[in-house]
Amino acid sequence: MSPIWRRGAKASLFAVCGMVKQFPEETLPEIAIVGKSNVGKSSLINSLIGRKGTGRNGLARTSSVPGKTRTINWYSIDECLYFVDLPGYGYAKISKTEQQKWGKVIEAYLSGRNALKAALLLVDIRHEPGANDVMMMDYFRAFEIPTIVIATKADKVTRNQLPHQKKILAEKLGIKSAMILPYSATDGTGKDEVWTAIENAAGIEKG
Ligand SMILES: Nc1nc2c(ncn2[C@@H]2O[C@H](COP(=O)(O)OP(=O)(O)OP(=O)(O)O)[C@@H](O)[C@H]2O)c(=O)[nH]1
Ligand SMILES: [Mg+2]
Repeated sequence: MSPIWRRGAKASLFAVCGMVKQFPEETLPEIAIVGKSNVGKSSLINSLIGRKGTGRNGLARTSSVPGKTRTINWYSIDECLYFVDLPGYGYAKISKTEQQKWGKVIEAYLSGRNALKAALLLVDIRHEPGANDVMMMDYFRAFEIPTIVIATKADKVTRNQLPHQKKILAEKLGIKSAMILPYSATDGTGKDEVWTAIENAAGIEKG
């Protein structure tokens, strides 16, 4: 049996922060969702908790326009853990000053958070990881933050292409191919694997 939160029980937006001093108290295990703008971070949150909605309908707002999420958003999942949706990096149309400001807030979060149990690093299955993705992976490695690498939009490649795409991602990020979990918010590929990885990292008992 799947735990109840897998079937989309109680999930709600708990906190929205643009500044370090607004961060909520550390009360539950936190799983950070990190990745390039438009890679599918907000869609992953919605699909993991069983909210199909796109755009305004999901719990986390999604958009085909990059740079949608501009704050750090805490989602309470069945009062067991928080998903922490971070603003996407590498969106060229956002001013350098603004990008630097975000960078600082993101780093403040990642470097100073005891409740942080793991980071989900999202990369698009179709593309080589960018310099920012590699930098994030190196950062997590250096700070010993357990990292779950998720290859998003798996529905956009064929089953035959999958191993090759995983290999490209793994080589660039300096990890084993087997560490990469293909995921699709559209068709549900990888949902169980990602939940199991999250439960293990957060120390939540399996249902
Ligand atoms: N085909 C397909 N499209 C997806 C998938 N996940 C996300 N998308 C689409 O990709 C676009 C961006 O998704 P978001 O979830 O808003 O991306 P994000 O990473 O939260 O973006 P920012 O908030 O801008 O950083 C939307 O048009 C989604 O519908 C997927 O698994 N498959
Ligand atoms: Mg988003």
